[in-house]
Amino acid sequence: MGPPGSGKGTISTRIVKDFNLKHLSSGDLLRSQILNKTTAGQLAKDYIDHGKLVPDNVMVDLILNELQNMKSHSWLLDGFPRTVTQAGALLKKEPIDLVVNLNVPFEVIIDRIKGRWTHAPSGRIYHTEFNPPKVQGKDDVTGEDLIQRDDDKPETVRKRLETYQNNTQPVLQYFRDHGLLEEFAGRYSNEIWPKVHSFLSTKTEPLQYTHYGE
Ligand code: G5P
Ligand code: MG
Repeated sequence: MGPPGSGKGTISTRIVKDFNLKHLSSGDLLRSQILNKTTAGQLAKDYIDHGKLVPDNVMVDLILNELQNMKSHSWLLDGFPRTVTQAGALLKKEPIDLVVNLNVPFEVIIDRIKGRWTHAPSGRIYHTEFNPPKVQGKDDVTGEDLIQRDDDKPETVRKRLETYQNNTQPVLQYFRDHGLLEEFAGRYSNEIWPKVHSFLSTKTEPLQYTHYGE
């Protein structure tokens, strides 16, 4: 959990590298549905472009369906659930061990999103200063072009933050009430990451510890 641009994708990538988990990002899943012009993708596009949430029934079906294919693995969800209805639907079907919330101030986020570049097919994330690609505008692994997300325009980012406050913040209380929530506050992913790693290590054996930053 965490507001738009708080580093969910960044921290999730680090978690799955150091722990034996599979990563499922609801945003990446939606963007791939849009790219493939599926029914769900066509419906979702308008909501995403306006910084609004995709309807709960569409989202719950998509994610629960995807989790069916991951039965043999432990997993990490990024961006789902985002409403109390989604959280209830998830808990009814799947046992959840832990919810991690990234608490990053909004003013840090607005600044950050401007510099984000994405490799759409893989969901790999870059940032012009924080995590630049080796070659400007190109993905490190495939060499393909990087894009800026349509919903990263400043006015859409503001709308996404508002949606987060109205719809997603109540989910934090829901998980707190279930005794599942662990919060990590900070302005930088490199500051938050060691705390997340050491906390997760008390729950499951890490494969390794990767250090980032100075
Ligand atoms: P998404 O795709 O889930 P958001 O808005 O929740 O989108 P987003 O934007 O993907 O979240 P993030 O994953 O939290 O952000 O952050 P990130 O990509 O790791 O980091 C942001 C940028 O900052 C990157 O460029 C990164 O390199 C950089 N960065 C990270 N750490 C640092 C740092 O320490 N310093 C600096 N300088 N930079 C840093 O959802 C998109 C839309 O899909 C729909 C909604 O419409 C949503 O708006 N959707 C759903 N709708 C309904 N229900 C759901 N469950 C839905 N899930 C998605
Ligand atoms: Mg993300």
